Order: sequence, then C-alpha cells, then structure tokens
Amino acid sequence: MMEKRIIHIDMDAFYAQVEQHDNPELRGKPVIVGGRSFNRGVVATASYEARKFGVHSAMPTKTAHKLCPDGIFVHPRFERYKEISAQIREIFLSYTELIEPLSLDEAYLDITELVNRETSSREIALSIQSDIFEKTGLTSSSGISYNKYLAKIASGMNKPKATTVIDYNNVLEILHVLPIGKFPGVGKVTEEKMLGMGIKTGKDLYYLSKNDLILKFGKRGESLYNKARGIGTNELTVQRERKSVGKETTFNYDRNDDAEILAVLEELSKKVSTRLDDRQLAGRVVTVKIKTGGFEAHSRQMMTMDPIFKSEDIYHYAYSLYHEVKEQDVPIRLIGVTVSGIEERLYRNMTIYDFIM
Ligand code: DCP
Ligand code: MG
Repeated sequence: MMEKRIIHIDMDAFYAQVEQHDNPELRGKPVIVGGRSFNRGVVATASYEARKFGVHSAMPTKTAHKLCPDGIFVHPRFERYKEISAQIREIFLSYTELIEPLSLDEAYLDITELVNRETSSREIALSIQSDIFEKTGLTSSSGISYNKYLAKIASGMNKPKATTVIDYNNVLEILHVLPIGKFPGVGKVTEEKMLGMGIKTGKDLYYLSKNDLILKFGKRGESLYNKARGIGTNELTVQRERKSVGKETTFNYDRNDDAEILAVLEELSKKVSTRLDDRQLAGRVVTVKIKTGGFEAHSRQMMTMDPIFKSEDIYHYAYSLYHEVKEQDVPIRLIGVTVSGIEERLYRNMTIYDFIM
C-alpha cells in the first residue's frame, strides 16, 4: 500500500486578512477583529502586525486594547468570510473530493492519488495555495505529511505564507522541540496540567511510558503516546451534510419523577452539546421526544432565537419542552433531545452574544 499524502491548508490570520484585503488602508497595520463592546467583547483574530504586541484569538478586547493601543479594531463580517470559504472549497474540489473541512479557513485534503513521478506533494500544495491567492487575493499556509495531525502541525510551523513537509526523516526531530501546547488535541487545560508535571516539549512526552500516560491522562494517554511518535490517523472524514444531532435514553423501568427525568435530560443536553462543539456546529431547533410506558411517542419542538450549541442553552429549551410534552402521572420509558437546523459556527468558544452585546 502506498503511503498517504495529506495536506492541511489553513488561511493566514483569516478574518483579519480579509479585512485588510477588502480595505487597503488596513494593510500593514495591526488589525484586530472582534467583539463590539469594549467591556465584554473578545478577539476573534488579529493580523500578524497586531500579534507582535501579544494580541491573539479569544483574548478580551479590553486586554488587546491595552497591549496594542494603536490597533485598529474592526467588527467581524461573517457573511463575507463564508463567501470566501466557499471559494476556497471550490478550489479544493478542483483537485480532489477527499476533503475534510475543519472550519471556515482550514481543511485536510488527501492528495495521495495526485502525486506521481512528475508532481510532488509540495508542488501540489504550492499550486493550491497559488490558486487561492489568485482567486481571493489571500495567503495561506500548508503542511504536508503522511497523517492528519502531522500535516496540521506542519501548516502551523512556518506561518504565514509557508509550505512545510514533515516526513519520516525529520518527524522526531520536529516533534521533540515542539512545545506541548502545539500538539493537536492538547488544549489549554491539558497544557497547564502537563507544564505542571514538567512536560514542556514533545521530547518530554516521548520519554513517558504508555502506562504512565494512561495513568495520568486516562483514555487520551494512548493517543498522546502515539502523537509523540508521529503515529496518527490518515483517514479523512469526508463531510456529509449533517441534519441533526440527538441523544436519547431508554430507562430500565418507567419513570414519572420530574426531577429524576430532568437530570437525565440535562445529561443528554450535555452530550448533544459536546457533539456539536466537536464539529463546530450550532442549531436553531430543539426537539424533545418521549415514549410513554404504553409505547406512545410524543414530541415537541421549538425554534431558538440564535443558533445554539452550549449545553445550558440546549437544556433551557429542552426543559420547557419537557413540561409541554410530559403528561402528569403518565410514566415514560424513553426521553431524547435533538438539535436540528444545523449550521456551521463562525466563531469558536463563544456565542453570538460575545460579539453583539
Ligand atoms: N476564530 C475565532 N475564535 C477563535 C479562533 C479563531 O473566531 N478563538 C476565527 C477567526 C480566525 C478564524 O477563526 O481568523 C481561523 O482561525 P485560525 O485558528 O486558523 O486563526 P487565523 O486564521 O486567524 O490565524 P493563523 O494564521 O494562525 O491561522
Ligand atoms: Mg488560519
């Protein structure tokens, strides 16, 4: 079997670059895209000029303002970013259908079939990046490797405007010096925990035994062990249209106690939220269904004001739907909650309120 060639493409300072492109006066300047209100807003992203001051995504606007008082603060224009994202996807499709989009500005492409004696994977990546530039006027960075997470690490290594390859001959050298927080899947919390344990780089991770890692990080221990060694999946999850995300539970005996049932509903809301969050999705319709002890199915649904994904928002709607659908003194054997009207989230780790308040 031939070794896979995976490209990870990621736009440089995406929202900020779009603003600089559309408004030439902003070019070369520290541009910060983010929330409206000075007190409650957050930074979606910052141009590379602004990053020099330490400004970064998810930072409160107020902090960004302190670090970079001459920064130019602009409001996000999500519709425009979506439009460009669609143009970029068209370009990807002209190369391959094996595309796994991760968000508006990044995707994995499996280009194994396109590589041959005449055309290297680096040349293909460069060609995609130059197509993107020609079509949109925007720069991107790409990473190429034999699996997904290494391609992602590679695309981030020399940003902006870079094309970086990780292969068997340089993989350990690169991973050994990689700060632990740069490993895909290591979020802020895990990073803190690792730093506290003295694990600062991929090298520190490499010298921990699998058992140790499993002991300290549970199920993820094995994946961390593999990540320190360049081992990861090369299978793309080619996107299909997702219509809804739902979870349900069948009780082992019929239940009638509201508090008990609501506790289960809250758990289910959390699970739905996690699923949506993993895929950067949100939805506008919440449905609660129940089945009575006599196997009658009932459901109620409700439209939300804005696309939601947080468990407390889902539960908020689910809670009132439950009270509409559940009849007093009729025990139920099953309860489920579903979020539909799914759309892609345009901002991470925050709700639309963070921008608009
Ligand atoms: N984004 C956001 N909130 C975050 C992170 C990102 O709203 N916490 C948005 C703004 C970014 C876009 O998603 O422009 C893409 O995210 P990236 O992580 O790829 O960051 P950038 O493209 O801005 O910069 P980089 O050059 O580091 O990829
Ligand atoms: Mg990006």
